[in-house]
Amino acid sequence: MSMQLVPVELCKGINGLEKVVLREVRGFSAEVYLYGGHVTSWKNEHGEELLFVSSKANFKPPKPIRGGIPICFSQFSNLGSLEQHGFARNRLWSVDTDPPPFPTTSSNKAFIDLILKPTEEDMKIWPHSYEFRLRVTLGPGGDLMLTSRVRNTNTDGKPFSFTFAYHTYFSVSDISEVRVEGLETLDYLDNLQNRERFTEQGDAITFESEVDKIYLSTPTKIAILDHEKKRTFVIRKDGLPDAVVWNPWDKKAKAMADFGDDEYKYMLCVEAAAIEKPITLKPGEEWKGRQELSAVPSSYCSGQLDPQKVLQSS
Ligand code: TA6
Repeated sequence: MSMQLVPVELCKGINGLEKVVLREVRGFSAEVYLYGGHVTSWKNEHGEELLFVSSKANFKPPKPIRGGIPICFSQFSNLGSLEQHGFARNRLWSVDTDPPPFPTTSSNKAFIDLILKPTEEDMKIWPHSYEFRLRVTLGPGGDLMLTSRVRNTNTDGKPFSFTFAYHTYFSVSDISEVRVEGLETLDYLDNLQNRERFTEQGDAITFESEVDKIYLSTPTKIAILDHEKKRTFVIRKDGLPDAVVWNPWDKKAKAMADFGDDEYKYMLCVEAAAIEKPITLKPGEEWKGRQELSAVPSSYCSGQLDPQKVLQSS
């Protein structure tokens, strides 16, 4: 008798923290912790993990989880007075049992709606009332979609502004063999040089040292080519004009307690973001920021999947 597939399952994860497991008939799966509204796993139909989570990651609030897809809100990095990357990644989210209608109708069954609202304590550090709804969807083809909807629910007429990023950690075979396509010739702010503005050279981006750059007004599609794994990650984004590229390399890796010394070789962060122009919402207004991740088999040399063709295709 075939096992009944449970597309959405709420269960206990590491340290008893609640998580939701999403499953798709062909074997794809994803996991989302209510702590941080944090995706910590995305696996293809062969059960291969596509996201990087450090072997030293903490699953202990209030520390953020090192890896997967942390959500940077309401502040990216130290661009403001809040803690690094804001507070959403170390807050407990709830399952949204009564979400407003979702913009797109699809037959996807494997999805979960989470919601974050400020506590009284939160209002002391960021005095705004908001509703942050996050839908995580595992598509029939194994694509992973994250759709954020932030609504200003202030009753005092005040607008608020924020910056945002899906701080996605992709699992790669060997960082020195990886190329990123789609950011060529763009301007970027270099976090290693006081966020000074530079222009990227014309070729695909490759890695041989620490990188921490905020690319501005990028195309809606970016590709990460992992030759060794013959795999290409395609990031499609909407409402998120910028993209951050980060690899800590060896020194920073050693300096991070929740990160293995050589783990920089096996991860790359490419983060769909809204940083250069903060999002401002008046009361009653809502912003939507969406990213869709795909992992497609590729053998660049066979031209089977020429990234330029990927980036030019729909
Ligand atoms: O997104 C890149 C970045 O802002 C880097 O500057 C680095 O600090 C990284 O995020 C990790 O930040 P975290 O607070 O998670 O250690």
